[in-house]
Amino acid sequence: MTKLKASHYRSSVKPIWCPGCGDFAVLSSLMRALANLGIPPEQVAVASGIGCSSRFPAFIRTYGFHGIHGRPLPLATGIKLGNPALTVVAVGGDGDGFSIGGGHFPHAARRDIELTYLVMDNSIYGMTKGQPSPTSPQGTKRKASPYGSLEAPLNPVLMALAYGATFVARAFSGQVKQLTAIIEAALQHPGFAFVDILSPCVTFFDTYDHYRRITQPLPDDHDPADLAAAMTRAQSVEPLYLGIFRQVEGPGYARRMAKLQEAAPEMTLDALMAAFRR
Ligand SMILES: Cc1ncc(C[n+]2csc(CCOP(=O)(O)OP(=O)(O)O)c2C)c(N)n1
Ligand code: SF4
Repeated sequence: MTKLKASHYRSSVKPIWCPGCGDFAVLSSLMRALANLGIPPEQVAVASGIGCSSRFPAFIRTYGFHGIHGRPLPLATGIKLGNPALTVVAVGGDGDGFSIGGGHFPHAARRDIELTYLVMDNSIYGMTKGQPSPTSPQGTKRKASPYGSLEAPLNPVLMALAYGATFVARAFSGQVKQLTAIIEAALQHPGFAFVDILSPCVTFFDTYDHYRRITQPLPDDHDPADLAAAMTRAQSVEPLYLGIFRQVEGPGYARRMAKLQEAAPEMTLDALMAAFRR
């Protein structure tokens, strides 16, 4: 078999992102990570919502579903349960994932559904021309917030940790090597893997220099099984840590579902529920 290369995953649709958009790095990193792991395009499904970042499935030559705003996680969950053999990736923006779709994030995490969720977090609504998003810094001045946004930003890494996600990481589009390595680890994780990717919007909120200045890798001795340490480091704003905050083995939803289905015919409801909890 020919060795897979990133170019095997490139679709015939040319990305229409603005030159310099952080999302290019996420696309090429996912392609490279899939190639490095030898996962062929026909074994991958990518689901998205709506936004600049959510155009992603058109640009990658795998199965894809460009859904509706905020719903990549329900779509990806359905795909995974329908065909657990697929490698399933949900993608979208911070507005898509933490505003309109914010209700899905805790449940995908607590179910430990076996998929990778890549959020291209540019702290702005790119597609609709730069309104503040749930991760915009307080005081962000835009046309829609001329006196500066009033709300404090959400912290997606801290949220994922609190929701019980079994793999939680932060990466930066400006550091492609580390981004690819983190996506590779996320794809291999046998549970819900969340990566908050700082992916600047060069048109409405160019944060490249800012992130270059404040980001730093997690300390070498960071233990991804230590939830308290992960939560403490997730709260640091400067330095803003990059890397894998948490990685532990979880129960896996599709795996539990498969066990339940196996046991189903000869079991009572009580016994079925007990099997599911195991
Ligand atoms: C139900 C619904 N509400 C609102 C919109 C308008 N809308 C389209 S994209 C978007 C936000 C995009 O921001 P984000 O998810 O952060 O992605 P980005 O464009 O920054 O990549 C909004 C509010 C929509 N398409 N559908
Ligand atoms: S508007 Fe921003 S997020 Fe959208 S493609 Fe351009 S740079 Fe990327």
